[in-house]
Amino acid sequence: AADDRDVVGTGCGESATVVVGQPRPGIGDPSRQRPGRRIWYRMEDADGDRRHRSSLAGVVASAGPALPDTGGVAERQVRAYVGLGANVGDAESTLTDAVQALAALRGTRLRGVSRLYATVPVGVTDQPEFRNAVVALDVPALPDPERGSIALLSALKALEREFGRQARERWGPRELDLDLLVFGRARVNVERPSAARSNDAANDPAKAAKVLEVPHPAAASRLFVLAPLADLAPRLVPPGWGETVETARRRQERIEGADAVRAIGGWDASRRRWRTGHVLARRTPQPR
Ligand code: PH2
Ligand code: MG
Ligand code: MG
Repeated sequence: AADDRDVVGTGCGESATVVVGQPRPGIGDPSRQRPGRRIWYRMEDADGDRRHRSSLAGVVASAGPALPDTGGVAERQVRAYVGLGANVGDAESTLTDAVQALAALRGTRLRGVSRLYATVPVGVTDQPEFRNAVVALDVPALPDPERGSIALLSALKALEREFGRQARERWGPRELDLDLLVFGRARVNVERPSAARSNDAANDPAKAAKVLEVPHPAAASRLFVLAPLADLAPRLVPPGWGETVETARRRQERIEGADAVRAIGGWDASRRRWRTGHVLARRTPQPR
């Protein structure tokens, strides 16, 4: 239930100031804090997940975003949304493990997990059904959105490789696909350094273009992205979209048909996995 509070109504994509350790005078970014409305988050208290995280902390130790040692100084964070997909092997357990690995990335806090969806393949249709989901993460803002999003993307690409992602045809089957959908309010269009290149670049001329575009250019036209994203952030208007995620989801549902995606599980935060096989209510968005 604590996670649910985080999930609903956090779709604004705003930066938040997170303080590691005790608040001290003179730290933080005063321009982001209004007098009288100051809320300090203490990592140690806010994260009921520490023991679990430390057990996973080594997973991408060498690949996680390179964080400056802030020594207890306030670190700006950005709300990012990451899409997960898989259709090779046990896709559900892959996505479950991937959520935990994302939560364990350095400097990152898991803020929400969508329902799990079984989805009809888009693009190459002659391949197994996919499992898709979206997570909300608070990640280090770094000095600017370009560096912040590249750092996150590099971590996502490294995780894909750790999960055995093989280079294959465009739109083809994949062990794990992690797509950076939204990075706060930023619109990003930058060259990717090699660490952030697509694991499919060798097979895919389009991906060898080596450009990172955020929000993800295809997100608005894929129901397998919009449905889980709308679970977490129905009212979010990603920069450049001109409509909410929920409006886009409804439109795309009319285009693809309601059968294109099927919710098959709700996230169980205490067990850190989806509970499948029971009736799933659509999350009721809370008024803001
Ligand atoms: N990913 C693709 C191509 N097609 N179809 C579904 N249903 N889900 C995906 O994640 C997916 C896809 C390329 O990334
Ligand atoms: Mg993808
Ligand atoms: Mg991808």
